[in-house]
Amino acid sequence: MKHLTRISILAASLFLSSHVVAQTIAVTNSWVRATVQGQKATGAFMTVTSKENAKMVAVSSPVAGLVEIHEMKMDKDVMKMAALPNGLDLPAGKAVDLKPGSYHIMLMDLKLPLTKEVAVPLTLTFQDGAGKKTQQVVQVPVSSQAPAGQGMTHQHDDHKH
Ligand SMILES: [Cu+2]
Repeated sequence: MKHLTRISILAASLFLSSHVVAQTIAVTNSWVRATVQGQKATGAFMTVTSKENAKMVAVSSPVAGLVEIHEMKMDKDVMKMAALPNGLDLPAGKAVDLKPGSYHIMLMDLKLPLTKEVAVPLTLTFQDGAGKKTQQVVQVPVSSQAPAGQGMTHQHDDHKH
């Protein structure tokens, strides 16, 4: 009986913590670009809005051997992408777009072709201002193009000085 009680307390606290995360960080408009046979990497895109200052520090998925958070930027007139060394900043209240040509989640070493019939589970790890980490699992639909409405918000405060 004691054992049972401990398990139910653990389950309750797990439920509580995931509930809090869901309220604090909203993930919308998510999609993964479909792949063709033999393709080993693709991008995942979404809009992330955190109520408090936070960062997306890591992503994992059972369909990929390696997942990184990338940014695209110009380097001597060549568009290059690279992993963000300190994660992706999520300023409080601001919708941060991960979209083609910008920030994206890179799925590499894919274990299967991603067709439109599949949804890809992604485990997003966030870190708040105090350094506390939380995880959120999202089921991301596979698509050959961005869903309608994504990337419609223009943001002019992206430049860091
Ligand atoms: Cu990339």
